[in-house]
Amino acid sequence: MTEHPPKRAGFVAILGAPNAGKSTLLNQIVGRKLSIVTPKVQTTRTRIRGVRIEGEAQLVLVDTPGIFQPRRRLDRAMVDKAWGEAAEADAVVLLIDATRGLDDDATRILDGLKSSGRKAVVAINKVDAVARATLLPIAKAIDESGVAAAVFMISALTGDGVEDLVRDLVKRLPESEWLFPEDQLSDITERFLAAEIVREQLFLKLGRELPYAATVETERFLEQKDGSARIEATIIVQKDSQKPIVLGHQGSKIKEIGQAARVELEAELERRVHLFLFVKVRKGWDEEPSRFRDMGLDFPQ
Ligand SMILES: Nc1nc2c(ncn2[C@@H]2O[C@H](COP(=O)(O)OP(=O)(O)O)[C@@H](O)[C@H]2O)c(=O)[nH]1
Ligand SMILES: [Mg+2]
Repeated sequence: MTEHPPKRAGFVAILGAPNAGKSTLLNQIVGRKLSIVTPKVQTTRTRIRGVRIEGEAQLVLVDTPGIFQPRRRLDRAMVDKAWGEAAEADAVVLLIDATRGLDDDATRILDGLKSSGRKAVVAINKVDAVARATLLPIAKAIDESGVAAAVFMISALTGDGVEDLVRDLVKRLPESEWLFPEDQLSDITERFLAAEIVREQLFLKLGRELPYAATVETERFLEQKDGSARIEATIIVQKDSQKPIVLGHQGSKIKEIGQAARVELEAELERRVHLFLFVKVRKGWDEEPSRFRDMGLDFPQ
């Protein structure tokens, strides 16, 4: 009779400053786009889980919003969410952006981990974008912080070093039955992914401020007889003056957003998509407890 190694499973929260590459890392490890990625900060608003199976182990990665000094209520809810996920996880990966080094945001997270007595596996990310010589002082400072259980140098974008990190994380998982069915890759729904992919295009196609004032909700997601999906989504903005910006001249902007989102959605959902976008003004949506709940966040008082 052959002995099987025991099953392992657990949650690993990915923490880091805005833009460190957390969502890119989740997507790289899972091998699918689950979490949207943009060059702008604070793209990810809630927890997104992705599953990676490695032999007998089921690694559940938890992408979190970036940790920074919050100003708005929504910011505070996102930062609270990230710390909450870290507290509940079996292990934490702290992602450091090598192009920024140990700046204020990164230092604040290191301090937060230290005061909670929590160790983290530290991954210095974006090694493809910096000279090797800049990495050593960063690694040294992290080592001296006493927070690192291990330090890795990776590129979440190219995948360089990522498999070594995965092997290390798997070893840290407790013996446990698996937490998700074998064929399940994530806990996000197609409705959520549709709204997120539209929101990603707002970040990519609109100016600096507007994406932060907007949220997107999937109103309908209908499977058609011909195998395609009909998706209706509403872009919610805060002020009347923002609506024409999203629409663009003669609707040219929203058309551009819709086309790009549709192409992306067809690739991710692996079927044809008919996407219909609407724009609605909802003053103060970012102060409504129910909107926070829909986004998977608690409403901070
Ligand atoms: N050069 C380089 N860019 C990266 C890497 N990882 C992420 N990025 C870029 O950094 C930006 C922020 O990435 P994202 O995953 O959204 O960061 P998050 O805010 O931490 O989730 C995007 O433009 C990514 O393409 C990396 O390893 N190398
Ligand atoms: Mg993100």
